[in-house]
Amino acid sequence: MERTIVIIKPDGVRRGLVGEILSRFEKKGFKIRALKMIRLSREQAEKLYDIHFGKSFFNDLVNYMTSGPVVAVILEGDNAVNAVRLMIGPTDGSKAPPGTIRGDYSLSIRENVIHASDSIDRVEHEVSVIFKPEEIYDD
Ligand code: FUP
Repeated sequence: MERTIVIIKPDGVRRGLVGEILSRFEKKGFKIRALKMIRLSREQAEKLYDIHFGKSFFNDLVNYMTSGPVVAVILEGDNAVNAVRLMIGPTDGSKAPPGTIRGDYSLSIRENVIHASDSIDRVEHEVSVIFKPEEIYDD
């Protein structure tokens, strides 16, 4: 069984999409292994997006990610990293296909409702930025 982390971003929380988004993952068959609402510090947001450090959008991205609480969730299921990426859709909401979370709820490349890890290595890194080991449940 594989695990991945998703983060419902500040716009997703502000717009009341938490229940709808969690429901999609539960109905798909994923198990929730950890879940919390948290306002990211600048340091956490910068670590989460360290691969984009130095890019033109980095500061705006960090400002946005720290603008309000997010909901972070660890999901477990077969092929979780890839399966969840398919469910969230491509980065730009205005180009994401209908039926994906970004395709259904976003028209923006920045305010695109949700983040999900794109590789097993990134899962480990991102989980360590947000969760303590004791906040993750095995059953
Ligand atoms: P994704 O993995 O789909 O979340 O996309 P990226 O890792 O490429 O980008 C991470 C975040 O940076 C996006 F969710 C939003 C932000 N971003 C911008 O604000 N502008 C851009 O041109 C690209 C990404």
